[in-house]
Amino acid sequence: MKKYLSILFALVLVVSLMLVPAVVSADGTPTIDGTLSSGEWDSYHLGTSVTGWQGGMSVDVYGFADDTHLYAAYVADMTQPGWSVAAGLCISANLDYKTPQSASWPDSGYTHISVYGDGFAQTDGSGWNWPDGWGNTDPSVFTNRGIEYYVGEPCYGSPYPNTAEIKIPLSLLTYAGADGQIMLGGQYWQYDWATPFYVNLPPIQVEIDIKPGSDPNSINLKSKGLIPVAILTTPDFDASTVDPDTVAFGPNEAACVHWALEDVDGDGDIDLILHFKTQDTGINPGDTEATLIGYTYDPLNRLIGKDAVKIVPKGK
Ligand SMILES: [Ca+2]
Ligand SMILES: [Ca+2]
Ligand SMILES: [Ca+2]
Repeated sequence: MKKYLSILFALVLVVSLMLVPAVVSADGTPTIDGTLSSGEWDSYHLGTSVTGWQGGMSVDVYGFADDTHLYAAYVADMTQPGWSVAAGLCISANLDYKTPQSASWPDSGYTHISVYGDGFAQTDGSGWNWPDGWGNTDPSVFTNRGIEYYVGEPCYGSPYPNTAEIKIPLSLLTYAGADGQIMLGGQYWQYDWATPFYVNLPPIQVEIDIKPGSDPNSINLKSKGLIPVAILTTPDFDASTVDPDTVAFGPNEAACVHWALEDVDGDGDIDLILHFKTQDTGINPGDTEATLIGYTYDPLNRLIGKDAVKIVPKGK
């Protein structure tokens, strides 16, 4: 009987799990509705921001970026004593979304977005310059910029749900560096700094051609010569925007020894051709493809491209 009960229990569990509505949209991105539904943010957990202020406050921070937006979510641990002292705080009240090149706010490089109550303000980091005015209580200044948010957190209201979800167009985030990252930081209101976490921007897939004009792309690992690799211009990507100094090829991320802008594939547009020392690349005897990475001159744009290789002579 016990056995049947546990089977019944398992069945009920399975059926209840099946009844949980789909919460992730068709393209896999979270729904900004103030609820961190089952599975919605699981793979985007960045860490827990902890401060000892007033006996302790902590917030679990989630975030990632796709080609167009930064997504972030916050869950406050309301059992922490600090929250009971400062129940009127907003998790997202003083959040910074920035690149990490400038060490201290409000240096250039910060985008500072502040949500409190229904208010909103944003500075580009060049100073205390709030285009919408500090304490603007018109939510449209947020939504007019394409920002979606739900602040269902402890934020001037009771009861205090403990979550927030935010979606910000990347175009709003100022940028000052070369590492393709966005920092999620900020303050617990004016009391203490939150632990900063970093979101990597997804790379742009570029079309590369190892040894243009050759197929297969035979690589002799004993060669003391160079491997030419072209980054091709396509309708979606202009290879002349690539900063050759940032390009790296193969497992050892070899730097190029020289480069040129020319129409490598003869289709009328200008491509980028780079040459790498075979011995620098770290390509292994068993490899069947090789990867190139880099950045455009606008370092928001991280690049990645892959092409097949055929190691010769076989077995060496
Ligand atoms: Ca949600
Ligand atoms: Ca080729
Ligand atoms: Ca071309």
